Amino acid sequence: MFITNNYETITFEVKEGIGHLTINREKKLNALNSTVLSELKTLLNHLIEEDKGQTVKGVLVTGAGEKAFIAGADIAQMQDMNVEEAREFGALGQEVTLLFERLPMPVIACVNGFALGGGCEMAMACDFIYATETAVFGQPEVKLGLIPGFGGTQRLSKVVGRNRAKEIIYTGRNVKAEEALRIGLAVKLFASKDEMIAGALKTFSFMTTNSPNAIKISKQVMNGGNDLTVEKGLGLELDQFAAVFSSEDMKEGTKAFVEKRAPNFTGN
Ligand code: CO8
Repeated sequence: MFITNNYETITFEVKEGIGHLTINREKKLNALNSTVLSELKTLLNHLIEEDKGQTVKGVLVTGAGEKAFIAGADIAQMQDMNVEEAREFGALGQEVTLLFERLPMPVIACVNGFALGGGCEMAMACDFIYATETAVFGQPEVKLGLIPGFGGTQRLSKVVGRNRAKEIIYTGRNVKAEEALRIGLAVKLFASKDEMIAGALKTFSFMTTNSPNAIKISKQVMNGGNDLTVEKGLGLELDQFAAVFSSEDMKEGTKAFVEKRAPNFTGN
């Protein structure tokens, strides 16, 4: 099957309908080189275009080992890039972040250890972030003479507010888990990686009893509305609110409520 073990730098395993995506370069703290990004692009495109949420109901993203989620883009690979190569590399990383946002199913980033630079950016492209108590976030690019290039200058402001994002990006400082929780970057902390994975699976178990179609459309409207004025966002919401009335899931969900039984959603 497409999803298992055909990759060099990532693994993807589906267990009970949840796709476990692991960035698998533990010795390099799961740093993102172009192979990782290309493999992520292939996998995410497949989930969007072929699977479409039929077998994979949610995606849990984590990093191999205990030390890092992703310690950033691969600095060794970047150091000799020219302007054109940097643009290509940045575009690939940005495309991967957009693909995470376009996945029709919910995506939880489970951040174990370092989520720096491109790692923080990948986590922010997921729907929300769970983290271990020892997780460390940050956008340290300015320490290397770089700027965030996989969406950090845009998404961090939207998550934590522009001025706080500026303080984090200009200083390049570490943001520890407790602070990440306080400023809304992480939504829940766990004592260990195992407890975090179990917590994410529990959250998926709640989400997957709901209409997959309604979650998919909520995600589209929330991500799409993020860049719009409230008025335009409300227009988008209204269009989709009306459109779900033609879905099987809406008919089933409301019917089940009236009949006082659990709904049987198909995702259509
Ligand atoms: N890239 C490449 N290799 C890395 C990276 C990285 N980002 N992070 C760690 N590694 C490697 C180390 O080189 C080391 O390899 P080796 O064993 O072969 O020497 C191995 O992983 C283990 O790392 P350390 O020995 O450094 O582990 P420590 O526990 O001492 O330190 C740290 C852990 C603090 C996380 C440290 O590794 C570190 O500072 N890493 C870099 C963090 C960073 O600056 N990240 C941001 C990178 S820039 C970025 O992400 C930009 C994104 C947008 C790019 C757009 C391009 C156009």
